[in-house]
Amino acid sequence: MKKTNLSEYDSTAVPDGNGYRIGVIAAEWNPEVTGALLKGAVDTLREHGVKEENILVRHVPGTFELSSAADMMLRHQNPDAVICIGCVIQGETRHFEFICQAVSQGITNVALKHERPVIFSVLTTDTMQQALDRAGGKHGNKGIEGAVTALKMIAYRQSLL
Ligand code: DLZ
Repeated sequence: MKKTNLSEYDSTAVPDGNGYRIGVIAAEWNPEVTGALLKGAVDTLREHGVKEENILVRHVPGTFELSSAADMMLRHQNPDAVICIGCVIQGETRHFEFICQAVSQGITNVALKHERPVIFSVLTTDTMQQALDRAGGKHGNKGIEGAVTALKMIAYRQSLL
């Protein structure tokens, strides 16, 4: 499926989130981007029936911390899914590669360990403009995509139980 806009989806294909408990963890780095992604995710969860008290919002210093924070939240608060929100922008240093590699592998490991959806709403871009374009700009909002993915993956897991 080729998607041109991260905010476009078929709302009739999204499960009702009433009764779901979902964590949303956002990195503080590049807050103009992660704040917009967080808003997109939370608004979308609300629109699809997730109750306010069942949306667990937390912040961590940087994208690198997202996987360990998701692991802690799953262990101590037992949500149905966790959406991890971050933004890493390519710079002069190799930090970019280390952080992107660590968070993508870390999120995968946490999802497999807990058998819960852990969603990768992390933008990894060359420039700030490319990130803003995907945080409510011309390419939509990756936080919205993350919320829709979380709802679908919770329903997928429940369909197997
Ligand atoms: C150190 C660092 C750098 C250089 N760049 C980013 C970034 O673009 N986005 C981001 O979310 N975090 C960055 N960080 C911070 C790391 O994610 C992490 O918080 C620190 O290395 C401490 O573990």
